[in-house]
Amino acid sequence: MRTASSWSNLLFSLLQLPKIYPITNVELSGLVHADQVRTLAFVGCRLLQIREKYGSSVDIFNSVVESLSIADAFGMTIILNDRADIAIASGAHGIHLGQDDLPPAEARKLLGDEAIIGYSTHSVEQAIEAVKLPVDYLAIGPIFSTSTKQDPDPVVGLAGIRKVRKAIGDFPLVAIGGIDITNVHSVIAAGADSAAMISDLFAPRTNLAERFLALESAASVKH
Ligand code: TZP
Ligand code: MG
Repeated sequence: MRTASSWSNLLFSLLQLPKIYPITNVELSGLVHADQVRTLAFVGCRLLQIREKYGSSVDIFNSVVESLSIADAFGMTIILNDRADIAIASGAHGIHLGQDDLPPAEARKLLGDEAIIGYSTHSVEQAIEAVKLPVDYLAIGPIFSTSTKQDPDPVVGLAGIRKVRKAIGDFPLVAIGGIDITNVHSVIAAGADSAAMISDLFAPRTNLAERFLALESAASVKH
């Protein structure tokens, strides 16, 4: 468990986030979760979130178990969206929670100290409250407009990233929402450690492995 308080930063190391944080999507990719995991693992992805809003519990459980058997062979960390119960049952490495999901402190009790817990925020006020919770990283978003999420919160823009970064010090921060190959560098430059994304990875006629590598390059480019 890592919190933002100064004493705990001395005791616990902060989570190291890669610049690109893929989130799976069966509808846009046309691939089951495990195939997305395999493709990305082969090209060096080491952190990925499985997000499944429509499947039954048994299907999600089976998808996560299959994905973990691939991920473990590559040293890839798998975070499951929403479902603490399935994360525990499957042995997923962590969970990503939204403001309306199980509260992070309750999830921490269930998942234990080793699990990674990510938590979505949509404003600087929420981010300031979030770093007091037993979470390992915050997400802020949507940064830009997105059609992937139903009923999204208002966009916070690059200014939102800068404000949150200023408010939370060096706490691990993921930006999400409308991020693509043209703007990912500005998202990192504004202060995000990592850019989470769905639709740009799975754009029509786009090769997933090539797109991931191109996004990594775009995120790292120096101006
Ligand atoms: N939370 C805020 S925006 C979003 C989520 C899950 C969807 C991000 O998807 P995309 O396609 O990268 O905008
Ligand atoms: Mg959620």
